[in-house]
Amino acid sequence: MYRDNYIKALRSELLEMVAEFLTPVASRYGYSDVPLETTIKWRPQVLLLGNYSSGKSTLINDFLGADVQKTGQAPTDDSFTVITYDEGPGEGEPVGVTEERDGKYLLNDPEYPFETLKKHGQRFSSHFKLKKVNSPFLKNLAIIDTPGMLDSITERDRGYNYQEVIGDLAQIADLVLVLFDPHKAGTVREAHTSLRDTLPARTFEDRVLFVLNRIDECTSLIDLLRVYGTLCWNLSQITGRKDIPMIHLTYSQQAQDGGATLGNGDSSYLQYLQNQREELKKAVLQAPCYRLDNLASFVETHGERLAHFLEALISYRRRARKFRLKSFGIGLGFSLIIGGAIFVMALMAPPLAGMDMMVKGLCAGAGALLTLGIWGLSMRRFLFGRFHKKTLKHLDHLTALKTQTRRDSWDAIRDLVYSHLKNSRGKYSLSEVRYEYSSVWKVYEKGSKEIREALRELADLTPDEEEEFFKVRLGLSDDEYKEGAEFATHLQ
Ligand SMILES: Nc1nc2c(ncn2[C@@H]2O[C@H](COP(=O)(O)OP(=O)(O)OP(=O)(O)O)[C@@H](O)[C@H]2O)c(=O)[nH]1
Ligand SMILES: [Mg+2]
Repeated sequence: MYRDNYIKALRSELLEMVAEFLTPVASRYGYSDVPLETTIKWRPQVLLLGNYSSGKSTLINDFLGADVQKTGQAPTDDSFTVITYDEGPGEGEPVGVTEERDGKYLLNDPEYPFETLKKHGQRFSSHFKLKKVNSPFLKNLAIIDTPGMLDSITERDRGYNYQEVIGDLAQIADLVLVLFDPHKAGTVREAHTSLRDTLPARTFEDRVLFVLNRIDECTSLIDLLRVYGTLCWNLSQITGRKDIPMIHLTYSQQAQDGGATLGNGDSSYLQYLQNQREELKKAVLQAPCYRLDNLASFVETHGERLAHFLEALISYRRRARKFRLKSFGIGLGFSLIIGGAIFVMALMAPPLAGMDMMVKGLCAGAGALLTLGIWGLSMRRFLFGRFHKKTLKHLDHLTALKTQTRRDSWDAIRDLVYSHLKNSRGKYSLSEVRYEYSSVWKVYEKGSKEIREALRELADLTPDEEEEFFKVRLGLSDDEYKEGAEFATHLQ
């Protein structure tokens, strides 16, 4: 209980920091259309992807303990369904769908983190829905069922960009399950694209779990090994990974009992794999633990990008100041030359030669000042225009891009830097940008150092150390700690 509370406290602290420091900067410079915390404020989420008919919906029904999702051979479901917890019904009530909402509601209600998906249009919105279910499995997480991935034969125009949608959902999700089945072990075209491009770009390797499902349909152990080998080979070819990722081998006993097996083979190997469904369930229930890690990565990524953006603005102004000084120096030198030339002319030219020295000096000075004025009004502006254009053309020189992380973050903000500099022509308050830079950096440090440190401490915490640790971190007295512990035991 205290562990959960501590994690919740860390989470809300991070969210507050994002809302207070990162979001204002992000929206001021057009980095994000919606508040940055939109996608991270909701409960932990598990995204289910996979080939059509690989058993995604059956797996969800198994986990929930009720037939919540439609199942069937051939591509069955073409909707994205967010399934979340409804705590309304009492303990004894049968598990089932208690409320359904459409995509419009889900995309517009600020309680949910899907505002950013509005950009996928009307067709997507009509294929997006919410179901509330009173299953205890959902107490700490939500699960998202997706339309099956299709191959080139079954593929059709979905009316929205499928890869973009699953990319956006994968970015929000704390855990992504990718399901395969023995009939199409990794050969479906859309799965290929997702594994090669979409997932690596939008989530982290350690958040993706691979599942070979419907293994009861292999006719023998040899057949299973053959399918497993094919899947491993396909995965290593697609992802370019040398090491074989862990693949969960599971099947639905209910679906098997329903007569969906191929029958007549030797399925004695299944008895050794029966517990794998339960193991997978345990792994999925771990999703909330990834949430803090997910949040820390979120703060790091966006903090780093925003800091990089502001750094480019500061660098532009520094260069502009240097250029202006140089240009003023040239203008001054040029004016002095003109002034000098007027003075020499006044000394030598016959009609002026007789003038008083003082008047000659004044004429030369006035000439120099006039030249400086003309320089300031026209040449400097002209030269600055050229400097501005040149800087925009060679934008990559504004900041150092030595490491891959820097290059990645630059790729993400380059266009934004370009349009901001183009529109403002460098007319922004440097002190404000500096202030924003230091606060964004502070949040970044907090996200990356303190939260990761807390995560490490939590992972290493032994049961004996827990009491002291949580008392200090949550600011609890001895009595308060005991009361809370008794209450938790009572609930169990
Ligand atoms: N034998 C067997 N059949 C299964 C298993 N899992 C699912 N099925 C059957 O396979 C068919 C497809 O299952 P679904 O759960 O609808 O698959 P899906 O991935 O949700 O399919 P789409 O929504 O169309 O992408 C159904 O008829 C299920 O009964 C399994 O582990 N073993
Ligand atoms: Mg389905």
